[in-house]
Amino acid sequence: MDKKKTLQGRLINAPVVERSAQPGARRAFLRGLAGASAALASGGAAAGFTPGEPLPVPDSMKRLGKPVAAQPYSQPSPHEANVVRRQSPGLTRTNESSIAFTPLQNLFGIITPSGLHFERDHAGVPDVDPHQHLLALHGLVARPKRYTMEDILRMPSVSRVHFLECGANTGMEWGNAAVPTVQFTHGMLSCAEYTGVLLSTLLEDVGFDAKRARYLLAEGADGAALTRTIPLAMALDDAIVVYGQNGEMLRPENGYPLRLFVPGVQGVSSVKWLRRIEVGDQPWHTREETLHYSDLLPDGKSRQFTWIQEAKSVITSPSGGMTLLDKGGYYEITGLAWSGRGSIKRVDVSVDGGRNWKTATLQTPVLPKALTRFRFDWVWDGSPALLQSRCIDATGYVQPSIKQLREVRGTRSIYHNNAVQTWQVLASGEVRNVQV
Ligand SMILES: Nc1nc2c(c(=O)[nH]1)N[C@H]1C(S)=C(S)[C@@H](COP(=O)(O)O)O[C@H]1N2
Ligand SMILES: [Mo]
Repeated sequence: MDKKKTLQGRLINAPVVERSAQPGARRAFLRGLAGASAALASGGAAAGFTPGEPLPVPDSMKRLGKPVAAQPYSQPSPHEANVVRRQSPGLTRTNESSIAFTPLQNLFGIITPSGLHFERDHAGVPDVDPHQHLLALHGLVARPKRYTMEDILRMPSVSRVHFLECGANTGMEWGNAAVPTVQFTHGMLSCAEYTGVLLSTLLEDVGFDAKRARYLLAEGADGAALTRTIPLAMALDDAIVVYGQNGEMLRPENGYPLRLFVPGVQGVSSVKWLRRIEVGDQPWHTREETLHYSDLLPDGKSRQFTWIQEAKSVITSPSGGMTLLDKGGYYEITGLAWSGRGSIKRVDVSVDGGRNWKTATLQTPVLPKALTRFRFDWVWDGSPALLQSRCIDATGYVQPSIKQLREVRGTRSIYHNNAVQTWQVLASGEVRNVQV
C-alpha cells in the first residue's frame, strides 16, 4: 500500500489500494490513515483563525521559484504522485497483453488527462514512425488508396468529446463483488476530445460501393494485428480516424499516430495504430469477435456481436477503499454516467441501497456518447449507508440492477456488465464494494 494521499484526502481519506484483484475474491479493505488525516484536517485553513490577523508568510514568498519552462513538458505536482494508472494485480499473465486502469476516484469533470487514459493492449505498444506509417483503404471501393500521415492531416477534420469503454469493464464483478476500488471496477473507461477525419470522408474519397458494402474490417499495426468488423452504418454515422487526443497527437499507448474511434461502441472496435480498412459485404468473424468479445448466455449460447455500450453510471466519490473522516458531515456524492446510444437524460442517487431515489444534478455540457458528471448533496448521519447511482439515457433505457442483469445474462459473462454499482459506507466511515 502506498501511504501518500491526494489533496482530496483532507475530507475523504482515499488510500491507494493495491491489493490483489483476482476475480472471485472479495478482499479485505484497508483501514486507511485516519490518524494522519485527522491531523491534516485540524491543521487545515480554518484552524486557529483569528479575524483580522494576517496570513503567515510562506517560504514560497521569500525566494524565487523554479525558472520558467524548467520542465518543457509539464508533469503533475509531486504531491499528486498517487494519481496514476494501475494494473489489477494477477488479472493478466503478461505486461504486454494487459490493462492499465484509469484512477476515476481522483478525477474531476469529464475529461481524462491523456497520461491517465486507460490502456488496453493485446501485444504491447508498438513504436510507429509517423513518416513511414500508411493507411490502406481497399475492398469494395472504386479507387483503392494508401494514405500517408501527411495526406490524413490535410483532410477536413472534426473534434469531438467521447467516452471510450472496454467491453470488459466491470467484467470481474459478474459473480460477486471482487475488486476493491472504482479504479478496478470501472477504470477501463476514459473520456477525451478526439480529433481526426470522419471515416465517411475517407470512404467517399475512395468511392465505396454503396450498393454492396455492408461491413468494414479495421486492422492495427501492432504485434496482435488486431482486427475488428465494423458495420458500415456505424462507420458512416460518426466514426473518426483519429490522430489527436486532448489537443495534441495521440499518445503511443493510445494508438499513435492513427487510430479508429467508433463512438459509443466497445473499446476493441476502436483499432489503434490503424493501418488498413477493407470494405466488404459481410462480417469477417476474426479472433477478436469469436474467441473473445462474445457474451456467454445462461443457456450456453454465445451472443457474438455486442456493439453498443449500454447506459451505465458509477459513483466515483465516495467509493471503495476511501474512508469518510467526519462523522455526520456534509459530503458531495459525485460520479459519472454515459451511454453508447446518445446523451444521459437523468441520474438518480440512492443512499439506502435502492429503496429511495433522488435526482442528481448534471454538469453541463451533457454531450452524446461522452461521460456526464453528476453531483448530489449528502449529509451523512454516521450510520451505515448503501450508495448507488442509476442513469437513464435519451432513449429512455434505465441502467439495470445487478440482479436484473443476471436474470438475463447469467453470471458467466465477462463483457458488457453495466449494472448499478453499490458502495457500502460502514459506521467507521470505511467504504467498500458490495452487491445488494
Ligand atoms: N491495434 C490494437 N487496437 C486496439 C487494441 C490492441 O491491443 N491493438 N486494444 C483494443 C481494446 S480491447 C480497447 S478496450 C481499446 C483501448 O484503447 P486505449 O488503450 O486507448 O484505452 O483499444 C482497442 N484497440
Ligand atoms: Mo477492450
